[in-house]
Formats: sequence, structure tokens, C-alpha cells
Amino acid sequence: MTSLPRRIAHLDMDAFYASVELLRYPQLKGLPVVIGGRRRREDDVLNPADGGLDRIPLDAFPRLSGYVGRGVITTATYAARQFGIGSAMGLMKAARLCPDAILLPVDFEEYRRYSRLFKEQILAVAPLMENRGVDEVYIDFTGVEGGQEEAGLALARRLQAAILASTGLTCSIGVAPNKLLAKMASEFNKPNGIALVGEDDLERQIWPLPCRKINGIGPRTDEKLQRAGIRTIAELAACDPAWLCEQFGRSYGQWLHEAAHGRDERPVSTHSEPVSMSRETTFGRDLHAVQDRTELGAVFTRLCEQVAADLVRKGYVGRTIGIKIRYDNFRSVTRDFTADLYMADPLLIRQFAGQCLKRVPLDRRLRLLGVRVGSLRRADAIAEGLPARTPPRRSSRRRDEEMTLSLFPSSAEEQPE
Ligand code: TTP
Ligand code: MG
Ligand code: MG
Repeated sequence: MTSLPRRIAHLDMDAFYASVELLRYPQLKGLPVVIGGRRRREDDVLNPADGGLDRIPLDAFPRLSGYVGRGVITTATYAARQFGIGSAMGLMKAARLCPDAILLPVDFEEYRRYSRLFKEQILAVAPLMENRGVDEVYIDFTGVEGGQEEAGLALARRLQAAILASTGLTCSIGVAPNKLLAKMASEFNKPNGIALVGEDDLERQIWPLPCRKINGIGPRTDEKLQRAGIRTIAELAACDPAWLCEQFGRSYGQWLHEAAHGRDERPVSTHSEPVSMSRETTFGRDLHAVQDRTELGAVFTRLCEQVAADLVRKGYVGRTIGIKIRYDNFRSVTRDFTADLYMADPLLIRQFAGQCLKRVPLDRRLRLLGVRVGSLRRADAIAEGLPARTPPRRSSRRRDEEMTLSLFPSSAEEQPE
């Protein structure tokens, strides 16, 4: 039996948060719209009593112009991107670039709802799907009915149509022999596009791109490569692997070499490992750090115990300990700290979380407190001899972290609700 050629798709929704907002405010189609910042008084017009969201007149929508504050853009419509506006940019800077752009606050719950919807559509057609976050997935087309037709193009079209029909949203898809190339390909024809990359397209389609386009090369690595005069993937591919290992460590150096040659064997994994575990609670009445010290302390200890119990029950340990608080004015703040040892012990977690708590202002009353443990590893993997104390090293996990940091620089610091 000859084995089928591997066909892996990466599907990513177009301007995701903004496109979801446009579903309820269709009058904004084609206009520059940015999503970000916390809900403001001006945003009250977005919830008319009669619920007729599509009837809100254009002039009633809040604009970027005159925005003052530290809010950050999560995403922008393609019309807004023409002004040079994009994810992670400060709202004040965006206001200078396009003062007339419409500014809408984020509504994570709604985005998560649409995230579930579009993924259900995919699963109904192609069950080998790997979740990669709110708006993207990998899909293994290889053995799926019709997955080999026109090198994956036919199935990609069917998925786009099914998602559009059930959600009203468009997405872009890249199909390639592996995840690495598929991820790059999904960007080629955005929005609402499909791109196929085959083994033979490497030189023509991939090599001219800047190194940063490789998922796993973050800004720091890119900077170091640039200092060495390496800008394109072709230049990276031409590097001596021994030199790369010398510069970046053995495993990451080796990986850079493989990636530049478009090689990637990672399977599409359908059982997703948890990234973090958290517990949070909203108080019956807002509590003050000084006046309600005892009560708050007790809740805090209980949350740490609960997260610790969750970790133990599910067999994980983690080393990034974080806290989340929401003030009485609904502003939320998170802080975290990455320790050099993995833990699932309530007292240790309490200790590190306590340190995080010292880094936030506690003069206002609090309505919510949460504790989170991230950078998880299976506890048995640690027991099997992986060092509990790991110096920062360039594993794939490390690259993922670098990615996340570069994607969500400071916007994750203060999440508006
Ligand atoms: P992306 O898929 O990176 O961007 P996008 O879907 O908005 O646009 P594109 O058409 O280029 O794919 O991210 C998905 C969502 O994640 C995005 O809609 C908002 C959120 N996000 C942030 O909150 N901060 C960020 O820095 C980025 C990049 C995304
Ligand atoms: Mg997207
Ligand atoms: Mg995405």
C-alpha cells in the first residue's frame, strides 16, 4: 500500500475579534474599526434598550479621536490596517494614524462563543483538529475524505463555505506537507484566501520571506540573526548548522536549520494539554486589602489550595504562578512570576502568588481574586528524571513562550472586561 502524501492545513480566522463585532454592527462593514481598551462611558450607546444594534447610526459610534489612556489594540479591520494600525499598538498611537476609526471594547465571551462555533464546523468534516488558540487550528487532511483532492484545495474550500454559512465569518487556510509550512501559507492570501505550498515551492515561496515569518522565531532570535546579517529564510537555510548550534544552543540551532529547510514532523495532536489551571472567585461584597485583610487572606489561601488540588488530581506541576484581581471599577490586572522549579504545593504557590500580589496597587476595593498556575508539565515527566530545576532553555515550549510574549506584549497585563 502506498502511503498518502501528508496534507496539513492551518486555518486562521480573518480579523477575528473585529469580524465578530461586525456581525452585530453590520453597518460598520468596510470601515476602519479597532477593538481594544476597557469599556468606557461612551460605549453605553452600544447597548440600546431595544436591542436594535444594527440600527445604531454611524455617528453614534465612539471614535479613536481624542482617546487618552494606555489601552492596546487587540485587532483591527482590514480597512483600519491600511492606515498602519495593527494588533498590540497603543490606542493613542492608532488615534494619531486614523482618528476617525471606530473604537469598540473587547467582549471575550462573544469571541469564545464564535470560536467554539467555527471549530465545531471543522470537526464535523475533519476530526483530526488541533486547537491553537481562539482563532486558529491545525487540521490533518491526509486521510480525510476528499482531503487529497486538488492537493487539499477542495476540502479547504468546503471548510471555508461551512464556516461562513454557520457563523458569517471568513477565514484563511494554508495547506502544506507540515504544520510549519501550513502556518506560513495561511497568511499568504489573507483575508478569505487559500494557499497551497508543496515540497517544491520552498525556494520560491518560503525562502524569500524574512526569518520572523517562521513560527518559533521571536523578536530576540530575529534580532540576533539580523546582527549576523541573516534576514531571509534562504539566508538562514544557507547557514552552517554547526554555527547555528554554537550561537543558539544545540537543540534550538538544529531546529532553526530544519525549519529553514521546511522540515517539520510534528503530528497534529487532538488531545490538547492544558496550558494553565486557575481558580478565581467574585466576592459577595467588594473587599479592601486593609479593612478586610483576614477575610481576603483566607480566600487567597483557599484559592491556592484549590489550584494545587486541581494540579495534583490531574497530574500536573507548573512554574508560572499568577494572580488576577478585579477592582470595584471593573478594571482587571494580572501579574505573574516564573519560578525555576515546578510545583503543585499549596504553600509554595501561596508564597509566589503572594509576591505577585505585592506588585499591584491595593488601595481600591476588590471584587474578584484569582490564582493561576501556568507553564505546566506532567508531574510524571518530572518524576521520570527531567530536572525539576530547569534553567531557561530553548525547547519548543520556550519558543512558544517567546511567541506569546511577542504577540501579547502589554495588552495581557490589563485585560478590560
Ligand atoms: P490573529 O489571528 O493574529 O489576528 P486576526 O484574526 O485579528 O487578524 P488576521 O486576519 O491577520 O488573522 O489573532 C486572533 C485574535 O487574537 C485577534 O482578533 C485579537 C487577538 N489578539 C490580541 O488580543 N492581541 C494580539 O497582539 C494579537 C496578535 C491578537
Ligand atoms: Mg486571525
Ligand atoms: Mg490567529
